[in-house]
Amino acid sequence: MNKPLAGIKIIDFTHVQAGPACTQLLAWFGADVIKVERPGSGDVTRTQLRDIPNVDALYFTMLNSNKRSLTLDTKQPEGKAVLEKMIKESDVMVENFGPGALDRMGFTWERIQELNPKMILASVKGFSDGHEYEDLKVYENVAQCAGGAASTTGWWKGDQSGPLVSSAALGDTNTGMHLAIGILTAYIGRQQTGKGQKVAVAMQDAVLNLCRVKMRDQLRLDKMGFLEEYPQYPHESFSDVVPRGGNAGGGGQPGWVLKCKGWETDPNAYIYFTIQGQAWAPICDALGKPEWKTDPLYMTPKARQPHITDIFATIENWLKDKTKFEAVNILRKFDIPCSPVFSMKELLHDKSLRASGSIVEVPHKERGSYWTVGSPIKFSDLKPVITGSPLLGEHTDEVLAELGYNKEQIAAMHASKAV
Ligand code: CAO
Repeated sequence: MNKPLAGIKIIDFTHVQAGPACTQLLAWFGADVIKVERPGSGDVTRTQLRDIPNVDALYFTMLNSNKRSLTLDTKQPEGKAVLEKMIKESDVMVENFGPGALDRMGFTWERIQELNPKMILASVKGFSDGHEYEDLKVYENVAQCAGGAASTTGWWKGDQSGPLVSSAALGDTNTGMHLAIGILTAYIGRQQTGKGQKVAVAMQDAVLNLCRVKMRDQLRLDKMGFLEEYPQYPHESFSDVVPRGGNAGGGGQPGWVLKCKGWETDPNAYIYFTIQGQAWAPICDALGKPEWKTDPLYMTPKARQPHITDIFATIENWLKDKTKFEAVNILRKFDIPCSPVFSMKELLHDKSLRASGSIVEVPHKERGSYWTVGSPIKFSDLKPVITGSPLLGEHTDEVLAELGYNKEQIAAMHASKAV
């Protein structure tokens, strides 16, 4: 099978989620990704939230498939020498250490360029270079607060009205995906110039990039003083900042999460229902309310907005004797954009996701096989084969031999705990 990134050598100096998500994606598509880990302990996620004693945690296995693992103490002279050799022979180095950690190890951008002017150095940090918070270490939810997601997510009144973080990894995996685009761009650029470059993505920036429509809303609010698609309009007042809008649609299509049959006992017996402008007539037909099509109080989005909650209540009434699946099966016939709210359990067992490779079963040497999330990107000529994540240091000797070290030298490195 064609593996478009075959031949690209990547030093994977990443840990936790943001960096590993990026390098895992590149490994799926054929890059040779060598994960460099601290001897004895490795990536902290190997031991975090373990479900089986003494076996790499799912947190690690689900973010490090298709890679090789090399243990290396890059603070010891022998370890540094190995990393220098690797830098000379690789195309890309990816890292997401705390600010300044790579410099303190002796691998400044200047030094890396000296070793290999073609090297692409790709970094994730919490905040961008020169930002007043550039010194901060950052985790997922911190980034969601820094990048505008938390201030615009959640409820605007009531007991639960504070900023809310999403369970989606907007700070971590999202930043890793941005970095993957940056790396491939720099790689194509290098084919034109012959030179490597530094690529950096700040988690704050990656979150902000996904909050583009909220920035749009801030600019509109500054100009108009209100936002007509938010649930606050027209009965409540707006301040000078974009409010949280609960489950309202983010664009011109009003929508809401609506209860279906069984919601009293099933926390996910809901659908997302979108009242898309051009779907209004079919929606009226589907709901058995054909008179709404010509009623001036319902005919246009503007006319509907003042009583949109009543409209959603009418739809909920229609939904109360239908499961989320039955409801969607009716609504799809009318071309109405909607979906069941799927639980993680339903997604894990979803036949379509398994058939498409979005949920895949992967073998692992110690835990047996397990299910994980496969590639969300589909190609006509590439179906990524997801392989198990490496055990800590599984490929240390193999990688050292490839770098030209002989058996005695490798044994000496083990003895000095450099690997
Ligand atoms: N050999 C020797 N030393 C190693 C090593 C190795 N193979 N790998 C790492 N280290 C050292 C680093 O050099 C660093 O040493 P110093 O601080 O003494 O210079 C040390 O380990 C700790 O690195 P760190 O600061 O990255 O780790 P942390 O656990 O304190 O912080 C995190 C973790 C994620 C907050 C921080 O790495 C960070 O802010 N990264 C950038 C943003 C990011 O990617 N966050 C998302 C992570 S996913 O939620």
